[in-house]
Parts: sequence; C-alpha cells; structure tokens
Amino acid sequence: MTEITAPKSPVTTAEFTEGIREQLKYGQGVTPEQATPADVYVASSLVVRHYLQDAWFKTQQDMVNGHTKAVGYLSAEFLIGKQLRNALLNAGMLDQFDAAVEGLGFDPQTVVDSEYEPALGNGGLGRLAACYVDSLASLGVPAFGYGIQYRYGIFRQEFDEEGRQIEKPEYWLANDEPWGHVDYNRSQKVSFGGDVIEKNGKKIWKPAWSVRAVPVDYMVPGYASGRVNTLRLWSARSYDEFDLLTFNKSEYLDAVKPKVKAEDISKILYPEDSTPEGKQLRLEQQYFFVAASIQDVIRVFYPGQDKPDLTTLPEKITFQLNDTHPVIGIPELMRVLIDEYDYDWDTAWDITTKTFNYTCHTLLPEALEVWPASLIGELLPRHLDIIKEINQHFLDELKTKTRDKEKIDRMRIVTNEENPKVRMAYLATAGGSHVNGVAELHSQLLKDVTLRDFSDLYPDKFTNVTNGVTPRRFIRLANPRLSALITEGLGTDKWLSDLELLEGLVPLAKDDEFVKKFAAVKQANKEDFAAYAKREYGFDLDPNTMFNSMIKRLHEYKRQALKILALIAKYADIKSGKVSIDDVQPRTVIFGAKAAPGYYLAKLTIQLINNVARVVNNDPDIKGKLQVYYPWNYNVRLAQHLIPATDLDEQISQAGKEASGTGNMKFALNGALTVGTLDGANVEIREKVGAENFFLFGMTVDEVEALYEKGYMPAEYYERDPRLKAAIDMVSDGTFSNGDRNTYAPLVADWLTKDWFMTLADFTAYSKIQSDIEALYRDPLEWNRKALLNVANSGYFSSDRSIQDYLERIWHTGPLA
Ligand code: AZC
Repeated sequence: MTEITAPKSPVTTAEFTEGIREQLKYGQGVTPEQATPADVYVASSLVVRHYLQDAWFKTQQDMVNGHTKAVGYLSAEFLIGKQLRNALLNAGMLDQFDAAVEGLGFDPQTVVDSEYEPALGNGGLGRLAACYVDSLASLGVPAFGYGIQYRYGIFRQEFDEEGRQIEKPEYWLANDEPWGHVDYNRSQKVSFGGDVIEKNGKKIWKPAWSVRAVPVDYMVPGYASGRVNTLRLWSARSYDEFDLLTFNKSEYLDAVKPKVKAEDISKILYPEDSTPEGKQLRLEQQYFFVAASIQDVIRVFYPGQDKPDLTTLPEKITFQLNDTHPVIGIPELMRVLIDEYDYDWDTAWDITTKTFNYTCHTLLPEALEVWPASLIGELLPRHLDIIKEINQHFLDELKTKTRDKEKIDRMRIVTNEENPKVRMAYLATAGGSHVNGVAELHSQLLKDVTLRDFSDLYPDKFTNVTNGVTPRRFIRLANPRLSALITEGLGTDKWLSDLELLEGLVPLAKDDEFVKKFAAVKQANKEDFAAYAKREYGFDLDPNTMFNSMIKRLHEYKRQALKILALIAKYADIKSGKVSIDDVQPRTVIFGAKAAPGYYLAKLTIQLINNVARVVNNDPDIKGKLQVYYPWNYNVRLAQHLIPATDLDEQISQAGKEASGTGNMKFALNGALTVGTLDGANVEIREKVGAENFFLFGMTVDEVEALYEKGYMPAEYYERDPRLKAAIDMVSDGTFSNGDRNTYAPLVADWLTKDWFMTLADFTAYSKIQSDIEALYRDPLEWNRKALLNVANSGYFSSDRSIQDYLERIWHTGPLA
C-alpha cells in the first residue's frame, strides 16, 4: 500500500469551479463561454490566493506574536518561475484545479502555460533564493523574502540570422498578474542624496530626494505545512506629483522628470551574472529595497510603537544577505538605530552584527562588489560617514588582534588610496555574525584564499551551507512520471518533504525490472521534450539518441567552449574519415544559456555554437548522428522540461571557479549522469552518488594553481593534441562562418594566447572520458542503473536540508510551534 501524505485540500472541486466562475464574472468580466485560457489562469490563481488567505494571516500573526525568530532573506533576485502549478501542488489543490478547469471545458496545461514567467533573476543566485523561500515555508519557518519587483526581468534572448544573441526587453507585467498584491497602504519612504549637517554634536542627514517603496506581496505556500510566508518585492513609485502651480506647457518634460527618475529604480534587473557593473542605478536599487525592508521589519515586529526597544531586534529576525548586493543594509541599520532611535554606537553595532549574516556566491574576485566611496558619498552621504566609522573601529579592533600591519591594511573596508573604495564583501564579513560559502569546496576556498585574512582572525564566523533545490518544483512538477515511480518504489510520497528517503531506492537498482521502468520514464520524458522542442522552437530532436545538455549562464569559466570544441573535434574526425559514421554513437547536444549583453567573448561563443549547429545538423555525412540545438531564451520553464529528459549533463567549469552549481543537483535528482570536474558541489555529488556513477575528468584546484604558477601557455596544448588543433583550425578557417576567417578570430586569439580558464589544458582529458561515456551508454540497463543510483543518493541536495543547515549553523531558529 502506498502512503500518500500530500497536503489536504482546503477546497472541493465544486468550490474551485464556483470560485473560478465568480472570479471570471466579477474580476475578469467575462462568462465562462467568453473566457480564454488566460482568463481562466487569472481566475484560478485568485481562487488559490483566496483559499490561502487564512493560512497567510495566521502565519503572520504567529510570527509576530510568537517567540520564534523569523528569517529575512534579502536578495536582489528571486527567480521564482511560474506560480500557479507550484501553489496548487503545495496547497493540495492540484486535482481540484484539474477537474474544475476541465469541467469548464479548458485544458489545464494550456491554462497553466498562459502564465507569464516572472524572470526576476539572472541565474543560480536568484533561483536559489526562490528554492529557499519555498523550503522555509515548507518547514514552517517564519520568513520574509525581500527583494525588488522589477518591471523588466532578465532580457528575452533571441538569435538573429547570423546566430548572434539579441536582447529584447521582457515586459512581464504587460498582462494581469494575479499573484502580486500591491499594498499601497504599507509603503515606505526611501531617501537619497543631499548633505549631512551637524547639530549639537549629532549628525543629521538632509536628503535631496525620496521615492515611495510600495510592497508587492507574493504568497509563498509551504508544501503540506499549512504555512504561507511572504515574498515582499518592492516597487518604486514617485512622490513628486506635478507642481500644478508652476506647471505650463513648456515645462512639461521638466515636470515629469522626477517621476521618471524615481520609478526607474525598480525598472530593470541588471543582466549581469558574476560580473557586476558598477553603476549608480544599481546602488540605488540595492539601497532602495534594503532600506524599505528594514523599515518594514520594524513596522511589522514593533507595531504602533514610537520608541520600540530595538535591542530585541536580533531575537525577532535574522537577515541573510544574499551575496554583496544587500550589504548596504549594514550601515543602513546603523543609521536607523543611531539617527532615528538614538542608540549609541556600541549598542547599535551590537544589534547590527547580531542581525546580519552573509552568503558569498562566487570565487571570482571581480564579482565581489567594490563601490567608489565618492559614489556612495553622493548618493548616501550619511552612510559613507558610517562606513568610514565602521572601518575605523574595525581597524582599531584589528590592532588588538594582530601586529601584522600589512594584513591590517589588506583588510581595510575602505581602501587607503586617492580615490578610496568600499569593499562590500569585507563590510559584510565585519558587520555580520556568519559568513558562508555555498558548497564544501567553495567555503574552504573562501577561507583559504578569498577571505583568508578574515578567517585567520575570525575563524568562528566561517561556515558552509551546501546549496540545495526544491524537490517540489524540480522533481514533482517537472517530472511527474519519475515522481510516481519513486512513490511506487518507496511505498510512500513522504520523500517530497524528506528527500533523503530516496535512499530507499538503492536496493531497487539491483532489480532489473525496476531499472527498466526507470528507463521507460526517461524515454517518455525524452519524447515529451522532443514534442515540446518541435512545438516551441521548430526543432526535430530524435529521442532515440543520447540527450546531452549544458544549461547555465554563458561564462568563460563555465567553459561552454570546451564542450563546443570537443563537438567540433568529433565532427572533424568524421569529416576526415578518421572515424566511420557507422561507429558514432548518436547524440543530441542541447545548450541553453544567456550571456550578459556586454560580454563580448561569451556572445561570440553563442554565435559559434549556433553556427556549429547549423553546419553539423545539415551535413548529410553526419546522417543525423550528431545534432546540436540551442533553444533560445533559457528560463525556468525550459529547465523544467529539459532536465527530466536529459541523459548526460555537463558540469565542466574550471576547478575552483564554480561556487556550487545547482543545475548539477537538479540533473542528478532527475536521473542524468554527470560529466564534470572537481568543482563546486560536483565534489559532494560525486561523493554521494559514488565515483563509479559520475564521469570525472580534468585538473584539480591544486593542479590549476600550479599551472598558473608555472606560467600557462595554451598554444602548447594546441600543438600537442592534433584533435584540438583540428577543431580550432576549423573555427578559424571559416567552416562555421560561411568562409569568413575573421568572424571568430578574437575567440581563437583568446584561446591560443590567454585562455584564462584553461579550456585547452583540459581538452584531452575531456575527450578521453567521452569513450567511457559512450561505452556505458551502449548498455542501457547499466546506464540506467547508475542513473537510478544518482537519484537514490542525491536526497542530500534538497533545499530543505540546506535550510536545516542554515537554521542550525547560522540562524538559530526553527519552525513556528
Ligand atoms: C551563482 C554561482 O555562480 C553558482 O555556482 C551557485 O550555485 C549559485 O550562485 C547559487 O549559490 N552565482 C550567481 O548567480 N551570482 C550572481 C551575481 O548572479
């Protein structure tokens, strides 16, 4: 007997149907006969909200009245993905929805697909934040996600005739957006600019302009927890209405100017990933959402109090800083405590350091934000004062801890130079209780390299929390077939809230019949994906080939170039007759990746991939055995379709560069085998699933360091491996640019003279591991056995486990009673 623990539905099918009818009538103003799937989507979403409302109120009340410290997850990005199906699942209304919608004559999938995906994030960091709010609610931990409701999310990616990336604005709010509740009555004022004056020894900030931060609230229903948390995304609105008295026609543009400026703050997400652009607007965005959130917390936890006792703040909430983007919150809380509530410096510092913690998501030094002090001074003059004072106190403290002057100098929060800079990662480390990396290896490297001086002097601050992903969205919703098989195999669906139960599948890997069922699930998913790719992109994928995916941001360190060069080498082998086409194992390679709009080499790599696809897919000599597809505009939806259909996934970053990766976890949990380097969470995935179930290749962190040390000469590798040479020559000779030898010249020049991430040095090892991969794939039963063991042993990578780790190691709080 299978034990089903799915949440009890708060609604019957009849009630759901009635709810949709009501919403269509009074909300959308249409009859069920006139309604489109988009209307039904909006109506259904409102019905879900309606039935969640009481649980939402209760969660808020328990949070404020109870004694459980809440979590405030401060993040510039929340890449939440489509909401409806996820909310239905978590709240236990999936069946009622399906039945109600069908009863009204609509196809549930079409209705769900009408939702516009909110793309309020760039990649891993934003998606992680979304998984974490899901897990917090599912564990019943009181929490707020705080961020920005950008009007334009990450750009929509298109490809032009030449295969180049084109960025189009993504106006996701063009239609009804039933999930976000705009709460004008709980707005906050956020100010900028101006001067600081001194009066009776007290500093007073006289800002020059202000914007109104309006909260837009998203319900975050927990899975089967009965709890509903809040994701509060701030939208910037103007205060400055037209000055009607001085208004006349010629001044019209001047009159609307302040409004344009204020509302620009939440207009657009910066499309940078791991390479922040130091722009004033970005700092405005950061301060905007953090300042509004801090005021909001005081409003929520100390309602109606003029003189709240803010020394209790660290008992009410703990703020997690998701990377350096919200770090301006540290001087902001200091300012609020000192300037607005009259606390002395030491008390304020004590409260602040107890309230904040910082997660670092990178190892690339250039991705740690550093702001010119002058810019901060212009925009936030009082904060610059406070930062300088924090710096001074910090240096004084360091002097009591070490006599190493150089070390003290290296640790300065504000640099000592003509145009001083503020290092946000250092400010976060000094101003918070804990600092964590996002995988074991990453946290170790943070301590040993990136923040070494800090970990020397403050070893107890440093800890690790390995990332995780929500099994609700990435297994149950994305892969219903596998979910059903897991439930069948385990005899319970409890794994959805206790993912380590997947271990119960280990013995079934010895059962050939079960492995065959598992293989059939994968095959059906591949067929589904082929149909989806046909429908959405016009691609003709052959589901009887190996599906080999590489989906992630396009960045040199992730080394899409390694994948495409290996592919070209294979193509060259066939073209030159070195390899007979009859011996080629059929493979479909699928890329998904956006590049930052200003990232030249990344964009050129996209162009190359698209043109390799064009040439290879259309070459009759290849007989369809090697196919390359690049579905444009990779997003959460595409991930949910592709991951369950993938046989082999690529995690091939240069060792020591990928902080964690979370795609790697989603793939393992969906029964793909990984080819990867010893980087980020790959290390832990390999440990858990077993070395024999993971295709490892490439240099280690130490080997990479040693090679940098020795002096890396990529051209030597080009000369040494004839297949690598053939591949690069093919890129140069115009094969993939209609004979034009200039198109990829900058890329080739970079590979041969710089190759900062050592793509060439790992090429030979990467090519070699392909024969192991192909040998195994020829034996479907063994391949699937290993894939099943990946599923069975990856339960650790649930975001529920990550949140448990945060609770124990950093937040020191737990579920509401
Ligand atoms: C990413 C890291 O590159 C990735 O390795 C990690 O898994 C993920 O964060 C979540 O921790 N970093 C970013 O996405 N960074 C930015 C600025 O977007």
